[in-house]
Amino acid sequence: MPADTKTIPLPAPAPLSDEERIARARLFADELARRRTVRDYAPTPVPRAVIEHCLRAAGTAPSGANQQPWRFVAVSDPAVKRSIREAAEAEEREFYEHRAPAEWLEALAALGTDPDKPFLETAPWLIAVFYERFGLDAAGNKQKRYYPHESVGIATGLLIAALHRAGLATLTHTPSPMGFLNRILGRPRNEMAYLLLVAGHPAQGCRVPDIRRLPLDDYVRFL
Ligand code: IYR
Repeated sequence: MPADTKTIPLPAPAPLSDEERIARARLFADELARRRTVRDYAPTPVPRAVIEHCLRAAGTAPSGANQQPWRFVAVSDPAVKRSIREAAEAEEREFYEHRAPAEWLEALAALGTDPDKPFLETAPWLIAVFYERFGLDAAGNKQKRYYPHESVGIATGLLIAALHRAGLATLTHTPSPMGFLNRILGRPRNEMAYLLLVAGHPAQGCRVPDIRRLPLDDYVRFL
């Protein structure tokens, strides 16, 4: 490390035996395995503090040159949620009726999705995730951002895990294109919408598609 790099001691890692490590790893994987993408929400409110802590977790993600290019807008205001729903449904109607190739619609058939997105108003929180395509200094000059997609993807993964851990259901929603989020939420031109994360409690009697997850051997090799 160059002599002028300012460092601090690494915070002490938890003192664990390998058995404890295995047990913790198993518990975490088992808990995440209970996560399901939910499209049917109860209107039950969720305190802002829950969302804040989950966003704190997201903000710990590693990022290119530590530029932390993620930006989040957490929306609970019913009027803003309604505007988002209207704009998202307009894009989705275009998608389902015109833009989507037959092959894509076939791939979606098992999920039972359609252009109607009532959850965008029912769920207590919509978290719009953006990344900075470039930075803007005070004079308006563009600054390079490194690995912004990877960085925001990792932060979003942590956010989904944190919300699940907090006992909430989520939906990673990607109406396409998502430029309307910049307009409705008043975000600057250097920010690109990445996805819209819906968060809340599942509706009573909520059902989800009967999907299977790949067994480890199908997606992992140890060498
Ligand atoms: N954005 C649309 C379509 C859609 C696309 C994919 I890929 C999905 O995994 C699910 C849905 C919608 O939200 O309905």
